[in-house]
Amino acid sequence: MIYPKIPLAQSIIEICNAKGIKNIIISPGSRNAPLTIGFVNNPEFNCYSIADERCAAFFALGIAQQTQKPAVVVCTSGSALLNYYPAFAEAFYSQIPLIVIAADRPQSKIDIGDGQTIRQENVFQNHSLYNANLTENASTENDIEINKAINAAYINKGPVHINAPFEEPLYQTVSQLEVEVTILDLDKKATTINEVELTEFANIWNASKKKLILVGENKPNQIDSEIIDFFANDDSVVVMTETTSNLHHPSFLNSIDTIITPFSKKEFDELQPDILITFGGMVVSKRIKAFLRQYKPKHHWHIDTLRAYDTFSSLTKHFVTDPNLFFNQFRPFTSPIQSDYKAIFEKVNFLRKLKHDQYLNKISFSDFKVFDKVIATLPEDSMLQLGNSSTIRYAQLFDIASSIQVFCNRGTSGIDGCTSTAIGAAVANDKQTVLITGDISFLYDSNALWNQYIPKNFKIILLNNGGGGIFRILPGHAETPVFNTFFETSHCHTAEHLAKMYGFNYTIASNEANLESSLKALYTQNDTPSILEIFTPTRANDAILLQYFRELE
Ligand SMILES: Cc1ncc(C[n+]2csc(CCOP(=O)(O)OP(=O)(O)O)c2C)c(N)n1
Repeated sequence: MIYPKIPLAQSIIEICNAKGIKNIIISPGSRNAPLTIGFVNNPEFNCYSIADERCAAFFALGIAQQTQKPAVVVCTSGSALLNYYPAFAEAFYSQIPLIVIAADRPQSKIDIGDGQTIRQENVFQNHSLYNANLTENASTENDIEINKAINAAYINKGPVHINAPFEEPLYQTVSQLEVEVTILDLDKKATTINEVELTEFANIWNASKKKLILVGENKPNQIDSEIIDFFANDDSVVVMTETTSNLHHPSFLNSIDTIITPFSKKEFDELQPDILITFGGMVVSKRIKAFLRQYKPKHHWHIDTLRAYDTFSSLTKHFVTDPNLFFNQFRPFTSPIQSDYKAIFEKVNFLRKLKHDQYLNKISFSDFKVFDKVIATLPEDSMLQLGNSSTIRYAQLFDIASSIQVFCNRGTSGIDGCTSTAIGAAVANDKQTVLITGDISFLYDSNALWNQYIPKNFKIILLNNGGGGIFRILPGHAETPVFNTFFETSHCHTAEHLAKMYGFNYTIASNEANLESSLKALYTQNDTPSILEIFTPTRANDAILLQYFRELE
């Protein structure tokens, strides 16, 4: 076998291997040559070459999102490393394990006029779960630092930075390992709640007639079916799920904005919960946040093994455990109470669905109409990756089949890596993957297409509404040159030439009839990845969406 000659590089690679890390995304450079040579020559690793570090990190994020294990990105010294920051921050807020290994020059070479050199140590400090600032020689101290960083990524589910100084020569190899590494075990904590606490909280639960469960971003197949049934069979429990919650039951309210936007004060009063229980990650719906901040619950319990955000300024308890463990322990302590809480909102939901369908039947071709068709024709059992901006917000208004797994970078809600993440996720998963994205997001991350790993059946559905359509929907929009240039960033670009350059099959649609046929054709050819670009009327979209909310009552 071939190993890099530099012992520190050997240690890093050996420890990664011992920790079961598989996926390494490498961006080109010289300073990282010892790592590149070592990872690529070791058959235990799947190595991917991606030139643009921003895309590489989001691609890695997509892999880690699917495998729920750390993916590693490796880059050279200098500004290369800083291009990891958007994905690093996303990993931090979405709790996705991501390990950055950056080559550096030795500390004595920083700020003395050497090229491609910046102050790398702790550069992600504000969002990093661990910074391992290594020294040049292999040592037990360095091994411990590497272990601590990797363990933090695994256990605390987030990004870490390992900074590794290497001195030239960088490309030499040896055939024998020179290091014997130290391995620290993963130290997972038990997370059960004691009985006294359970009884105390069950007393509150048992006396409450209005319990609202709000589920944010949540990985598919995470919640036990007994717990889903427990919620569904309790008349005092209303469950509101976000599209990214991947949680389904006919009695759950899966289109929060559709339900609550038309509410009067009386209905908000009725909905105001005694107890709010949240689990999962970020919540997209601004309206539910506004509602709960104004109509605060008496109790807000958040269940998560790591963090609890006080999103509604009403957090009273963080159960530091997993939702399954919590509810399985908690259930035996609960008893039913008579309540019409669920029934009231099930009725509202039924009426809203009727209005929703009626509205769809009468509107013209628009973003709203396109979402209906696109979501209804998604293949069974596929993976849906959603771009940020209005894409995720539209998607929240439609029923998505329970066999479809949904993901979106809601940690920081950036538009900067949606395509790269979707491609990384598609590579890590055998499912048919579909990305729905907006034109600005797509053009922003077009380097995502610049790699050789895109699965042949990967589909991009690109809604081109001529700019950032979200800004038309937000209050305060006025059709001025300032708005068009600085907010909407209106443009006339299409994906046609990018598709050609990167070998994608490219089709377009601009009305209902050709959308239907294009969608059918999209899923029948799998010889090359595809882009279906759908042109919608820039100036009609926002009015159609806003009218939808008016007609729901
Ligand atoms: C990295 C980053 N820069 C800026 C923004 C602010 N932003 C939010 S939405 C948006 C426009 C997105 O437009 P598009 O992708 O065309 O989607 P649409 O709103 O039309 O659905 C921008 C610039 C952001 N979220 N992330």
